[in-house]
Amino acid sequence: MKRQRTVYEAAIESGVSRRDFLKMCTALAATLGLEYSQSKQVVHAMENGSRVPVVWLQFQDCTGCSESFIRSSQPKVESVLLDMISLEYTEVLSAASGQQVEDNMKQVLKDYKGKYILAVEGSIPEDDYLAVGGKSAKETLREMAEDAMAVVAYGSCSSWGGIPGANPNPTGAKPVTGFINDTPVILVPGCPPIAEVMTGVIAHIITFGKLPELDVFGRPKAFYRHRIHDKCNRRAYFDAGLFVESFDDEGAKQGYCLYKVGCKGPTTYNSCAEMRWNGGVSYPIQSGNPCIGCSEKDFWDNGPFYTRRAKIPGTQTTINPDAVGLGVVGLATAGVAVHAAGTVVKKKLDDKRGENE
Ligand code: FSX
Ligand code: SF4
Ligand code: F3S
Repeated sequence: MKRQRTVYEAAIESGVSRRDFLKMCTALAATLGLEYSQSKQVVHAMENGSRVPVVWLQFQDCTGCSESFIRSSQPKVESVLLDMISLEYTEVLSAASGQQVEDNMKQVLKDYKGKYILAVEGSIPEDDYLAVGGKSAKETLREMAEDAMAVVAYGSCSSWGGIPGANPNPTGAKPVTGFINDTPVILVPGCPPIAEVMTGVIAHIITFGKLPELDVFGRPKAFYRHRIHDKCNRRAYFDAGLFVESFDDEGAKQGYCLYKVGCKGPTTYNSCAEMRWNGGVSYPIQSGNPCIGCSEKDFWDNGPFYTRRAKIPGTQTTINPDAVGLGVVGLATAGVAVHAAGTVVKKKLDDKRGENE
């Protein structure tokens, strides 16, 4: 079996200073929810622990999960990719392609049997709608999961089925748990998930030499133990009964609670309100948008995205949903008309410019 360099060796070889290495370990300790004094444990593990080989498979998805992961800021993704893990196979980030990457995947089975993490993004069709390298998605998943140390279902699609699995589920999309029985599966749901949760899971494995503690659904407890509502920055307004009634009202300007405009925070388990996104800058609710419950099972089917509303928000007027549809068509038609008018104006300006040149 091939020996992997330690995380520290990899970091130093890639030009990271000792100081920056220690900073990365402190950031990881914080991500893992450890006390500052415990960051020594992380330093020790990263100095002595090997990089974890990772195979990253992508099936039916929008690639938002990879996009989110490459924006990890605690630590930065380059540290994760270069130092903590050895990314042996990925379709999005690989410089190599075709047969070369397919061969690499086979090599992982020989070199790192039982030692690699299989990250899976996207749902898997029951029927053979998707094939990569001549093999169906479920065939590849089963083959690569068999000898993995663990499978990380990264995103709501691989955790629950996600949007490809939403009604009427035309491809028979299933989560990874629909195909894997013998290898431990860690669910990291979210559409997309927070990058630092993935790096946290990997850091936990390196630091403690075992998988993180999971809840009954298979989610790491450290990141999914609270509801968004429990840590929400607007919670005081909920408790005080101060609600946004419509998106442009005074309550919205004051930052009141978004429950009445569809917030699913009270039934959604995720770390957004604690860790926030983009390096801790913000998260949907802080930015004025209700939580849509993107880390919960069947969130596409449960709305609010595709739910027809029986009442006009903010009023007591009950309406016929089909009439709303007509209204929307009317607006869309008006929009096309405006766009067409804009195009004519633009054309005229261009013609004018042409004349002046
Ligand atoms: Fe699904 Fe991820 Fe949502 Fe998209 O790959 S969880 S549709 S953000 O990209 O799988
Ligand atoms: Fe709860 Fe949503 Fe209101 Fe926050 S905005 S307090 S999560 S209902
Ligand atoms: Fe998703 Fe809600 Fe967080 S919509 S990103 S779980 S705040």
